[in-house]
Amino acid sequence: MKLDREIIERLATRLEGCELEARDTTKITDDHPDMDWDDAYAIQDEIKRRKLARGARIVGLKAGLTSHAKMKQMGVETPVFGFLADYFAVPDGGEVDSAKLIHPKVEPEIAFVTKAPLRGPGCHIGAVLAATDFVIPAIEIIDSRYRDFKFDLKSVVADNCSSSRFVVGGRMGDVAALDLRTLGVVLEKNGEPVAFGAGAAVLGHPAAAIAMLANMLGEKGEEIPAGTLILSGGITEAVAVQPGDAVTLRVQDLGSVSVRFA
Ligand code: OOG
Ligand code: MG
Repeated sequence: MKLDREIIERLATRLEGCELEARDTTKITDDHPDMDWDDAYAIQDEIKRRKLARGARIVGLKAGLTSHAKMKQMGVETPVFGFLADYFAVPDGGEVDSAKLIHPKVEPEIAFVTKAPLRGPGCHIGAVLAATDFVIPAIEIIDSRYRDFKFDLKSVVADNCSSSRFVVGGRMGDVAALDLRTLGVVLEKNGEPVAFGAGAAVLGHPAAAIAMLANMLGEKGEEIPAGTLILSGGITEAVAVQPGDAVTLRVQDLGSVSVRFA
């Protein structure tokens, strides 16, 4: 750790304030170029602590920057992990109030729900599949608090990986009956297909993103508990949305999930 407790708390307050008031800010690494990974996750943890203290609940986890399309779009090279709070959840077919967001983008994702704990080190795709209750289509709505959506990895980790809202819907899929690598996804905006892909875009297999998360938590002595919802990361580039847009994600064999931006 390079930053002291007071600075971590100040940065968490600044980033969470931007989230809650829908304002952008400059990258925190501009002010703290020598901050390290532990500092970045400590700021994210402090944002989580503030939300819990306010009565919010943590309802899931997310992996991000797990596909080459996303890494290339954002100019970074390593996956990152964040948390999902209860008020991020939007019902299938529901509406997102754009006034509460800065510059939202949508991503097509496969969400996992676990039925057994996952603990690294040594977690692998097979262990993830054995511990998966079901997978389900998800649209993640990301909204970086950084100006023009420009950041480096440590800044984005501190900002809870741009987490903002998410929608799950469609059908629950049994991983024993699906090949998640070839599972096709089509993202539509206002009825037009705007992004396409297949599960293998995420680290070769979306379960690899969940294994990576379990291994990272394992280093801290933590695990992914049974019953956890985890977003495995955008399969395609994220697509910017404006008020009035309607977005639908269609996933092969698993139906569709939709959201509107008011
Ligand atoms: C960081 C979050 C990325 C994903 O699925 O790749 C993410 C960002 O691009 O703002 O959620
Ligand atoms: Mg995402």
